[in-house]
Amino acid sequence: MWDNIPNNVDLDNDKKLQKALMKWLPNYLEWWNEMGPSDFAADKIYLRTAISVEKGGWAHFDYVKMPEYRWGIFLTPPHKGVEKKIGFGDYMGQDTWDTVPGEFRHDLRRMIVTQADTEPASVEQQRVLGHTAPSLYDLRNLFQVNVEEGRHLWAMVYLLHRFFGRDGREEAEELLERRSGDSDTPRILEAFNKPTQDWLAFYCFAMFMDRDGKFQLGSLAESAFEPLARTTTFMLTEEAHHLFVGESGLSRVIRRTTELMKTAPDEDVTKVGGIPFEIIQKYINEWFSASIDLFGSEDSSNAANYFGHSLKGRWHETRDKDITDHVALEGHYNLPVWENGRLSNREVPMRRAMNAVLLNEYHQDCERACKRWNKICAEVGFEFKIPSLKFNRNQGVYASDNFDLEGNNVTEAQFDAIMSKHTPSEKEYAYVQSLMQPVFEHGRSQTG
Ligand code: BYC
Ligand code: FE
Ligand code: FE
Repeated sequence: MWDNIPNNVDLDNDKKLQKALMKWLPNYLEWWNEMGPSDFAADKIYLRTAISVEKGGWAHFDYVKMPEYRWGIFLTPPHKGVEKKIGFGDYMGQDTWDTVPGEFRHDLRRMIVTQADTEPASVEQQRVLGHTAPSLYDLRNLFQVNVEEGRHLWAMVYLLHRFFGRDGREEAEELLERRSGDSDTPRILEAFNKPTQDWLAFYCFAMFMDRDGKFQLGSLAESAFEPLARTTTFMLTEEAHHLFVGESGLSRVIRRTTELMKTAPDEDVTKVGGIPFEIIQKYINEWFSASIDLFGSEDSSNAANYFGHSLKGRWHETRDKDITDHVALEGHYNLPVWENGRLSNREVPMRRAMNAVLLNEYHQDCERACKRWNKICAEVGFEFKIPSLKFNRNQGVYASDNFDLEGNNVTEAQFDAIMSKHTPSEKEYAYVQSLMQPVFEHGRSQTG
């Protein structure tokens, strides 16, 4: 049985891990069958499977039925002969940890569980999209993403099973019990309870939510807890494709609308089955604002503890030459806040601002993608905009006030009006849904 699980964690000889997995595995498969892609279980899909950490081994392609996918456990191996040192925080310069220090057990478990919870959540959110895939190319991409999110759950469950004893085993079970959007047992982070009902929403999801994943995984990859750092480093190799699916999916929709603008009567692309730029912009407004809540508060004692305790670093903490102070006990982050009816500057001690720092990296990445989209639609005079970081927040320092898309403070009534005008309406969702006609023939797509 263990031969069938590709891994580089010596599963063959780890009796404790085998025992934990033996119990969890049937429940995982039951979850996959119930909550994974609906139908298509008997179809052979051309999928990438990670079978080793050697060059090329992480991307082995073959036709497999999804329920028979070989989910595996991989940690990026350490550089041979190099003693790994902690790169930031209070423990900087010391050897990295290959077990969990007792005093950080609670925090590490919580971070791992939060990360883990998003993986099955996304599979649940994308469950029915296969039925309306705009092409076989998209269908394969969707399933590739789905099985890999399944593997990301495995990656986190490995850490829980291997390093967190009975608590870890209980958490691993609960990860299979929560359900995206369920009112009694929802997924942990808000945005992972949002319905993702059409392919434009899916492209936005992969663009914005998976991109949050990239930055969160990147900061966990700096962790002093070596197994977490190495697992997340390996996950990042798979993540690149998910981001590509999202960004290029949006590019394709934008390109098609640009083409249709030139021929549609009155430049009304809805007359020829296209998605108007305005609707695409509304989806972007909705998904971008949902995704930035995933960073937590811009001024956060949790974030300060995670950084101080060398558990979670910044993006490319040890690779970015511009980061010179890895202890971050000095200096401030200038955070614009709305206080007493006006905008002022809060000097947030650097460690407390780590969520804001990560959010900034993410924001810049989104702006870069937006620039690329705007190159496509420039010829018909449209420009997409990433909304302000203050707009439509449920977490963080802006959550208690109302702001418009440019970040100006507005009243609640004004905000409600902005929301109904600048995020998709029921009618617009229904319109986009009406376009979702599946195309399952080789070499064809919805647009011919
Ligand atoms: N929703 O100091 P605060 C991915 C809670 S995506 C609900 O503001 P902190 C993927 C918080 O728990 C990457 N609750 O923030 C993508 C705390 O609760 P308590 C996922 C939230 O602690 C696509 C309170 O508010 N990875 O991989 O720094 C497909 C105040 O906390 C939210 C991770 O998230 C929210 N949005 O938390 C598949 C990495 N935000 O203590 C996969 C692990 C905050 O008052 N997680 N709260 O009960 C973390 O590092 C951190 O927990 C957070 C920020 C980034 C979430
Ligand atoms: Fe993932
Ligand atoms: Fe992903």
